[in-house]
Amino acid sequence: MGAYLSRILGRLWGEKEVRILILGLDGAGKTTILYRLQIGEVVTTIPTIGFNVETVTYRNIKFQVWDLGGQTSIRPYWRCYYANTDAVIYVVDSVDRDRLSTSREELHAMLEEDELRDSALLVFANKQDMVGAMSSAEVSDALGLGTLKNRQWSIFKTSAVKGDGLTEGLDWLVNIIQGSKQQQ
Ligand code: G3D
Ligand code: MG
Repeated sequence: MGAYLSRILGRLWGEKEVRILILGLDGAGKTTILYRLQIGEVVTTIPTIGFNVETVTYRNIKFQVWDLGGQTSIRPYWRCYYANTDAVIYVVDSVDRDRLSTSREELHAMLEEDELRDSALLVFANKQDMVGAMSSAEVSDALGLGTLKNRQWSIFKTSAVKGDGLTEGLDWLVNIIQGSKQQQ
């Protein structure tokens, strides 16, 4: 892991566990991001309910990843993973205009979960290295981020394959989490 990222995440070291979910539609780039961070071994578990959860633990920080969308029947089981979530990183494929409305619906449905009431939201407008990628303002509009109430959120342009924008986004997120942990 880069020394810079290590310094950023280092600000969260303490006794309390920090839980960060990385979510978005399949193909958005979540798994690529998890590996790109290079902060530890990615462990994939397939619970009996049948959806993959990828986990990386870095000291007291736990990142968990799964795909939203698809089968609605397994949606209730996601709740098991929402408890004590400090932040959600929502990953969007900025080239996939056709599925942005689905991505928006999934995002807003997820944020209605009680357990995620106080979670900060970091959006990655990913795949910026590709021709035709929407700007972060366009992605923000399409996702309806401006309509969010009582939520600390921000959006960053990223390229998971190049590693661009990831540390900048995490820097923002760590500041927010730090602030809310101090208030607890
Ligand atoms: P997911 O975990 O959200 O389902 P993945 O998505 O991380 O598996 O990524 C899906 C595909 O998009 C992968 O390609 C991956 O390499 C690619 N991808 C992810 N992030 C970026 C990015 O920033 N830029 C570009 N150009 N591609 C990206 P494959 O071909 O392996 O399916
Ligand atoms: Mg994946």
